[in-house]
Amino acid sequence: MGRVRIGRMLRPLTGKSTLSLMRYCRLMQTLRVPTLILVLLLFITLISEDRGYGVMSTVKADDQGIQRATIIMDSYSYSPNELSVEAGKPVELTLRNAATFTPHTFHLTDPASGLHVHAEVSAGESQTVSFTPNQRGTFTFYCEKKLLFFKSHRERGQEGRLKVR
Ligand SMILES: [Cu+2]
Repeated sequence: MGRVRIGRMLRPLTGKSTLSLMRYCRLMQTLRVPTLILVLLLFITLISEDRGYGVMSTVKADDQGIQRATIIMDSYSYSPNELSVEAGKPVELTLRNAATFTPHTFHLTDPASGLHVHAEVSAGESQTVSFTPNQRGTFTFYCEKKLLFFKSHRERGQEGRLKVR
């Protein structure tokens, strides 16, 4: 008597779980490609390292009185990321993006001192920006790029300081 009861109880249960297993498999098949992409993106995020500040680079004016310097942009850094310039003399920065795919920006604004420098440089390209800092102080420049839900380039360490002396 006991056996019959158990059998009756098991049969519908087994049927149900087979059906839900099939549904689960179908769901996994649909999710396979997006999941793979997600895992891959997560992996890329994990392996890309954050970088800190480097050594202060003092920019000297050339015979024309222009303070020229080159900043190498990469994922996710500026090199050098600390520059010291003299106030009242023109600055000419060559921004070179050494990354393979990623565009990077150079953003430096300080309305109080009239500083507004902005440039977006595609991977493998260069751009020159010119400005004259008139007020002394230390100003932060950074990259504004951010992809979807990932950390912004600035959060990953793509930030630097311009010291005006
Ligand atoms: Cu960037």
